Amino acid sequence: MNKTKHFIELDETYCAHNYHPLPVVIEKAEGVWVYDVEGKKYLDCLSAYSAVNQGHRHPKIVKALKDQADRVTLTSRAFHNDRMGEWLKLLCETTGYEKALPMNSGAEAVETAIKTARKWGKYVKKVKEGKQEIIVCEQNFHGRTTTIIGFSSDFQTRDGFEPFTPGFIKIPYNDISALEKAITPDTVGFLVEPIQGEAGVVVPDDGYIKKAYDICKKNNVLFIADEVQTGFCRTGKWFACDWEGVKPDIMILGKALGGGMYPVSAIVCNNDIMSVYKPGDHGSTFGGNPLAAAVSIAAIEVLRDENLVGRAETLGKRFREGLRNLKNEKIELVRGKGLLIGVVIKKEFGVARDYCMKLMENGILAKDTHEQVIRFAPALVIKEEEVDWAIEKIGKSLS
Ligand code: IF1
Repeated sequence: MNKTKHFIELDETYCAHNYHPLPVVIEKAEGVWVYDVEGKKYLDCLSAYSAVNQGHRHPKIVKALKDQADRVTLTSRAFHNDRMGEWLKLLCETTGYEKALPMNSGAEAVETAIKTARKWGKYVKKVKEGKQEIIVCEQNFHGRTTTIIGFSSDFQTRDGFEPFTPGFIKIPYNDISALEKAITPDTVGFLVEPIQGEAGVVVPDDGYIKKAYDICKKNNVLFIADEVQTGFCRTGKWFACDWEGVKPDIMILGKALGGGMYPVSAIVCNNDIMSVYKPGDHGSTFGGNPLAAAVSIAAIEVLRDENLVGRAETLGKRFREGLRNLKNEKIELVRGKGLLIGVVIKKEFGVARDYCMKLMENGILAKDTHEQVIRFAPALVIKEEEVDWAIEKIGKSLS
């Protein structure tokens, strides 16, 4: 245990205390498994919040990273490079859009979507400058920049960071009439997570996304889906909006787009929206760099070639059924889609974090979100027998 203590003390001494991690120090990872400095093995059921859908250190993605590292890694967008175009062609073909704008973190891609909607609102919808409004949902999580936390419902993510960016209207999630009422002639966009991850894997009613999309179309409002966490096969479809046959006007992508290897994010949309940009309007030093492009090409190819969307659906069903069959009195309900699963613990049995500690002792790493929910989101490469092993360990930890 002294190695773990040593590394935890280093972190506590030199890193801001902006997280409260589980007391485990990981030194190696492969596929769905991670290994701590004491040599203990864990099934990773968080996958870096769905950024490791392809599994840790997928050989094809590692190879792409290494090969590109021996050629060129960063040029900035002041010059072209021979990887970005190929990557964005694959990304546009995979998502079914005409154009992409590459960034690095999910929050940067969300900010890019917000700027795109505002600019489209001013120059295409002709909303008076400064009057552009964007509707968002209560309990949203879209990242940690000052603008984004300004429209968060969570006190802790906002406290002390005031003043906030104006122009955002909050409505209840999964409430169609609230959306209809909130739209004004100045509304330029509706920004929504198809499943609310951080809120505790909250799946809206069937049809909500489609109805919301139709209302936006009727009112010339951009439907903007944040698929940073739900995208790239996690929910059993390539993108969660596919469950309702909805093609967002702007789709926000991140996390697994980088294959668990490198920060890669982007927005995708068609020319009628992306044409609002001219050189110098927006950018990023690392956005679209050749290393990110090479890694992301491999990350997308792995998802496609290993049919990870099929695995997420089949193994997600197995995982959720297994949890329900535990018939454990502490479980209030199991919810989610594909391999994005939330287990709600009844209040009388304590908080989710206590069970995450038990799970850790039993070789499973999972994260609580809000007090009562344990999120299970293993890499999509998980095998049947590993799901069954996890269910058995979860049953043991909950009793
Ligand atoms: C943390 C939460 C999850 C996201 C969606 C954008 C972003 C995220 C739907 C921003 C990021 C991460 C951030 C990380 C923990 C994790 C998280 F708990 F914070 F809310 F997954 F649910 N849209 N989510 O989920 O992407 O800038 O981080 O690349 O901040 O603690 P990012």
